[in-house]
Amino acid sequence: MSIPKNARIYVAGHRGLVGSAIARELRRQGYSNLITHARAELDLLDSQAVNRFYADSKPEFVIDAAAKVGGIHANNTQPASFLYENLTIQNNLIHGAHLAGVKKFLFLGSSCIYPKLAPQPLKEEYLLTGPLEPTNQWYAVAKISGIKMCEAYRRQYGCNFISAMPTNIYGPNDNFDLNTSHVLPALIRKFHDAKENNASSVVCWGTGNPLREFLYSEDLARACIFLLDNYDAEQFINVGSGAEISIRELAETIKEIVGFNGRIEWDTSKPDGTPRKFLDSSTMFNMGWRPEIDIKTGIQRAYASLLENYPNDK
Ligand code: GFB
Repeated sequence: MSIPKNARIYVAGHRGLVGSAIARELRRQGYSNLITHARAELDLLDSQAVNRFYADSKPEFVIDAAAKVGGIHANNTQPASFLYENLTIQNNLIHGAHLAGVKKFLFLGSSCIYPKLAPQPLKEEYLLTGPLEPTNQWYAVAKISGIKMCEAYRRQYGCNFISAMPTNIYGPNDNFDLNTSHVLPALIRKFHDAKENNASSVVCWGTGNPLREFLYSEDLARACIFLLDNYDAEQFINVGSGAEISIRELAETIKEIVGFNGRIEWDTSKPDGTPRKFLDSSTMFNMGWRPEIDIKTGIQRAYASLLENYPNDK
C-alpha cells in the first residue's frame, strides 16, 4: 500500500524523540496532511477522548510513537506506570483505530521484548521463547501486548495493523534528565556537565560491559515511512542499525566528542540490564531500507541538540 502525499496521517507522540523525528521526516518527504495533538489537547489515557478524536479527525494512517519511555533506572523503579500507561495508550489507539476504520496502523515496540538470554542476533521468531530481562519486563510486556493486539485485530477484523521493533533510539529532542533518560543522552549530559565544571571524573552506571545497538531517530523515521509504504504483513519486523558497541566504548566515544579530559568511573552498584540485545534486521535490510547516520555523526547531532536546549533542561 503506497501512501498518498495528501493522506491524513496521525502521529501519536509527536513531541517525543521518535514521534518528532517521524513528523519532521514526513513533512520533509512532502506529506502535507499531518495530524498531531499535544497531551494537553488529547489525553491518550482517556479512551473516550481518543474515540472522539478519531471520529472528528478521521485519520487514514496512524503511527503510534506515543509511550511512557525511560532508561534502565526509570523502568526499574516505576513498574506500575510503565505497564499501565503503555497498555492503556496502545489499547486506546489500536482499538479506536479499528472502530474508526483506520486504513493502516503502525505500532512501535522495542528490542526489550526479547528474552534476556536469547541467541544473538535477535531474530523475530525468538519472541516469547524465554524469561525477560527483569529491569524492563513491565515495558516489555506492554510492548509484547501491543504486537499481539495488532495481530489479533488483523485476524479478527482484517485490519491492516503492523508492528516494528526498533533497537535503542537516540537523537535530537531526547530526554537528557539523568534519572529517567537512556544511556546515550545521559552520558552526553554527564560529560558536558563535567567539562563545564572542570570535574576530574564522570560516573557511569554498571560495569560498562553490556553491548547495545543504537539507531539515530531520523533513520528510524525513514524506516517507519518505508514500512507504511511497503509492508503489510502480520509478522512484526526488527529495525536496527546493524552495529553494536559496548557501553564502555560508547562512554569513551561520547567523552571524546564532548571534549572531556578526565577519568571515567563505573558504579557497579547500578544494574547492567540485559547483557546484549543486537537485532537481526535482515528482513528490513533485504527490503531495501538502510540506516544513514553513523554513531559518531549521530552523537554530534544529539550533543548539538542538548546545547541548544540546555537552558530549559537544566
Ligand atoms: O539505555 P539504558 O538506560 O537502558 O542503559 P537499556 C543501557 C546501559 O547503559 C545499561 C548503562 O547497562 C546501563 O547500566 N549506563 C551507564 C547508563 N551509565 C548510564 C547512565 O548514566 N544512564 C543510563 N540510563 N544508563 C532500556 C529499557 O534498556 O532500553 C527500555 O529500560 C527500552 O525499556 C530501551 O527498551 C530501549 O538499554 O538497558
